[in-house]
Amino acid sequence: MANKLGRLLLTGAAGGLGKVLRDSLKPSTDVLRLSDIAGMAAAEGAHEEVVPCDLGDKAAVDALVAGCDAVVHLGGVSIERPFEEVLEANIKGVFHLYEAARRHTAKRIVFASSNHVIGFHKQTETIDAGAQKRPDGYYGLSKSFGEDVAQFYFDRYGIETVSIRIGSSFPEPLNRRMMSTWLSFRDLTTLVEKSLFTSDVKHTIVYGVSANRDVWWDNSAAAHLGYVPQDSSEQFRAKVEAQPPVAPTDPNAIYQGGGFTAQGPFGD
Ligand code: NAI
Ligand code: 15L
Repeated sequence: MANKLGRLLLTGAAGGLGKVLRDSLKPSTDVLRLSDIAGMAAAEGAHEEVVPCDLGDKAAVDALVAGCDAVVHLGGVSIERPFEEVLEANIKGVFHLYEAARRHTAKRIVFASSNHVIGFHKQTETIDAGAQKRPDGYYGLSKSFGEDVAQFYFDRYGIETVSIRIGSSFPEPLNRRMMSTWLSFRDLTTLVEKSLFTSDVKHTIVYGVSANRDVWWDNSAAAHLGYVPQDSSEQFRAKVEAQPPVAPTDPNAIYQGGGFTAQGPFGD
């Protein structure tokens, strides 16, 4: 694939990572179509289009995807929430997106999956993309479903996806667990670019993690992407380790998904 698209759709553009990629993906596309259910900054000239959309609305998503060459799909519920919320934004949302891609011209999708697909693996394990899925909540289940949708739309319709199981992508790691799961914004951008422009990815699953000292994830199955992280959480170690210690019985010290493994159910 060439290294520049005609029109790229970015869902979840109003969110934390959406704002980062709105800026850093500029060189990757002639036109960046920005979408979210929440308000976004106005388009900055002809290079940007702002198209509000609820991912739960099938007809609106169909119109949103029309005319786009590829999609970076960040939109949806990004934390553990009641099932009904996750159902609309994430489960129906990802289905609507792939249906629209099938009907239109978007043949490459970068799907923001999550480490919460495998959150019940222990922090003592090192796992690769083929490890058993062990979702740690409704949110993790929705991302697991999204990965299955991606595989199905490749097998049936040839739509290619890179599912990035993002660890923790914030300006800096916020706690001890994130020393292992942290993904810098620079490495995130590189990984998204590789995911957009590497040819013949079929459906690739890759862990979105920087070159941290103690990572739990082996990306050898995604070596064809050529992703080589440049950053490491090590620069933040002293600051993070100044925090109070975490009890060994705390899920944050046991499971790869940390505290997500103990959230919910809601409304009992
Ligand atoms: P975020 O919560 O800041 O952004 C998500 C965006 O999706 C929000 O702007 C929200 O308004 C939008 N959204 C929610 N429901 C929607 C709907 N029904 N229709 C349209 N838009 C809707 O999350 P963040 O941190 O920017 O993450 C982006 C993506 O990456 C999410 O899919 C998240 O699950 C995934 N991810 C992020 C990680 C991180 O460390 N930041 C870790 C693992 C996965
Ligand atoms: C996620 O999937 C969330 O979207 C993000 O907010 C973080 O909580 C991250 O996982 C994490 O596991 O640290």
